[in-house]
Amino acid sequence: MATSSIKTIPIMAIPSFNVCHKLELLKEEGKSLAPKRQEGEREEEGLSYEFQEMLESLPKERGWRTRHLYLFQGFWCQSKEIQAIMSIQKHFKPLQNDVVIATIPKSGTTWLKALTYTLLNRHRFDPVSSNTDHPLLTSNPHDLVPFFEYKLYANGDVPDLSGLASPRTFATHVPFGSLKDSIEKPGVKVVYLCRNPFDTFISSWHYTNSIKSESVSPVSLDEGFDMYCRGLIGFGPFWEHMLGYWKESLKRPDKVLFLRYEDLKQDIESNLKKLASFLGVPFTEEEEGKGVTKAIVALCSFESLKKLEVNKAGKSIKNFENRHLFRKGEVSDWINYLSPPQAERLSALVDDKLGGTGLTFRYC
Ligand code: PAP
Repeated sequence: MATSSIKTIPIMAIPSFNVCHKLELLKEEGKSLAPKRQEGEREEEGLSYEFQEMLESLPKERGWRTRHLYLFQGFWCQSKEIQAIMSIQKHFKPLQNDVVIATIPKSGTTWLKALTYTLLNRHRFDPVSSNTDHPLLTSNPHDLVPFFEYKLYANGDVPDLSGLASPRTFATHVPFGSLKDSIEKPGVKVVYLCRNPFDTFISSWHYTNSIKSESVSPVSLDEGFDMYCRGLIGFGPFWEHMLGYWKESLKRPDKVLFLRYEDLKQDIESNLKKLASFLGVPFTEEEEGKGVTKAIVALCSFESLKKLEVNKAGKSIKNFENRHLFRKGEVSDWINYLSPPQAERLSALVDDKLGGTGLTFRYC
């Protein structure tokens, strides 16, 4: 049985919401901003001194594309993500029809954003028409469905969301436990997309090495794999992230729809219909007749998105190049990378952590 080396930490080590709020207020008031420090002395420039002090009270490990990951509210996050989570928890006010797309990174977020955006806006932007003014043709899905933590609440910002059209559609990698109070309102819907941990790891490894800052040395496959199995990945441990949303989807299927990347690859049309019904906008017979479902599938397909100029040369989240978001888009690419002992280790870990929960995957 594989074991995790993640230490349980005393609850006192996790900053309470009151402490978090106090730190936020200090930042808002511009108090005690950390002076510029020598490289390596503190984690990040531009964070308040109090926030940095708080960071230093958290367990930390080597990061993938930043120097460190911190254990915050039970998950491994970058410092900027913690800052954003605190702002979300303090400031986000849900509205009745909000839609939140949730994933752990590299599970197909870009795809689900494209599908959800096109589905919800199909009366404004007809996916069947051959017009070239569909927003998906000129904007990356991350620009159409903003992340809470990388866009709206990045740097601890408090965005003005009053101009957003209904239903407001957001995305997040934040684990369910850290998000649940912020989205607890009747009518708010969450769509979680899960991908098998083998392919998610390989996709994460490629992506982080493609976009990491030059000051951080690349993570080798073996090292990254070991970190992944120890839960040390952005918003990991991956099994806790998946289980948080999985359990909620079983408890409240009208609130949380749990989808799998592999199922979407196998039968995208029926999964798109499931998504439409869950969001309260099922396809009509007339739409079926006109080929709306098929048109959305085609518009959001890997091949279609990858070849668009905006996705070949543009930048979106945090100024990262969009092209890295469209690598292979396949199930089972892990076979080309993991050794048999590594595959056995991850398989045993998945059995250990997810066995008996009902959450299973297709790997090939
Ligand atoms: P993010 O968490 O940084 O937003 P995310 O979109 O979740 O990334 O994951 C990217 C993966 O989804 C890539 O997988 P790969 O590395 O195994 O290739 C990417 O290729 C895949 N992907 C992106 N768009 C699509 C799509 N339209 N259909 C299928 N897979 C896609």
